[in-house]
Amino acid sequence: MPENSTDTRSPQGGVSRRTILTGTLAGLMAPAGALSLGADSAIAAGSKPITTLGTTRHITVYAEPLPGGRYGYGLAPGKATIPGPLLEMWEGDTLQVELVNNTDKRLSIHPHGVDYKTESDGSPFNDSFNEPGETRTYTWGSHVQTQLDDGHWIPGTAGYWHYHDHAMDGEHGTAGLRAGLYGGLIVRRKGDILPDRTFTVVFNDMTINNKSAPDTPMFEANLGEKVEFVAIGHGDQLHTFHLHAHRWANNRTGYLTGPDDPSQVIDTRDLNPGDSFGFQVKAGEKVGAGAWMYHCHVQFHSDGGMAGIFLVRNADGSMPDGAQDAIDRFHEHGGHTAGAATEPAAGSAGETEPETADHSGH
Ligand SMILES: [Cu+2]
Repeated sequence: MPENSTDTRSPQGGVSRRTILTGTLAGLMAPAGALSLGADSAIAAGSKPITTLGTTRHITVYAEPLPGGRYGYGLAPGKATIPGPLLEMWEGDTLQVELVNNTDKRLSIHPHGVDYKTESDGSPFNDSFNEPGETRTYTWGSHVQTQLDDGHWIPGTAGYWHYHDHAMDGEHGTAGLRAGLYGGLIVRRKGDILPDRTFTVVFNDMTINNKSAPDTPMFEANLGEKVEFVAIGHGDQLHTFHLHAHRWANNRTGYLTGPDDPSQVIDTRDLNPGDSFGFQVKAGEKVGAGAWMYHCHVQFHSDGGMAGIFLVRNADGSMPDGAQDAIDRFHEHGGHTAGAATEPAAGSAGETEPETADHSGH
């Protein structure tokens, strides 16, 4: 993004440093998802100019018990979901996450990818957790990519990350992860294309978002919309995420940066414990509307219920021909091999509720 960079020339006239600036406000837009990305409230991408950068925002997250022995994070009491709310930051921003523990168990919130001190690590090892009933604030920072005097680039924080418990019933949050204490975290770079909708898909042990087919989330979009997937892996199993009829560039965003972008174009990617990636596709591009499947491509996992539907509606929102029949068949046959065990349905719908703290109000 040359328009965002500047040369700082040494007194000798040589280029001593090239730095991506973050203080320039022109053209900077708030992510649509930061305000609302609900299925019925897609916001025109780029419609909200942001007024500051490098800002610190404060949000409150509530960890709460859910039916069936599960736990979730939410942005208000009684609103916990699995996965938890999608949290978003602009690269360079700081997020203060005030975690309220409304459970009778020790737990925490531990982020991947962002900058944090040991006291915000979320691990018992660093004495960074919430006792039952306790409220504690975790601070997550981020930084832009920078070139050093020796020419090396320090990566920025932008990426598809995630957060999870790291303290329930042990040192690693294994019980919290299994019970649903996880969610997506996106750090966006200035100039990124903003999605119309974002879906969080977590392959957690043998479940998707702690559910099994046919109760797995059905993600819905209209033909041509920019759809963003945030894929996260947890548990003890290796997985491969596959999306039918769509493909993306295996880079930071999923978009090719130009005709010569060497990124591999894929429709399946490894999704192993602790892993995360994200990408955008245009719903139904070149293939049309329809009920498309997403699933783990480890065969005994998909047979065991790790499959769901990505419903691409017609551009006007109506159901495409045959889609309801496909959905009915998916539910009738469970989307998995007859006789395979299914997880009891509990917790939230699959579509991730975005955080409500907005970027634009400052
Ligand atoms: Cu799998």
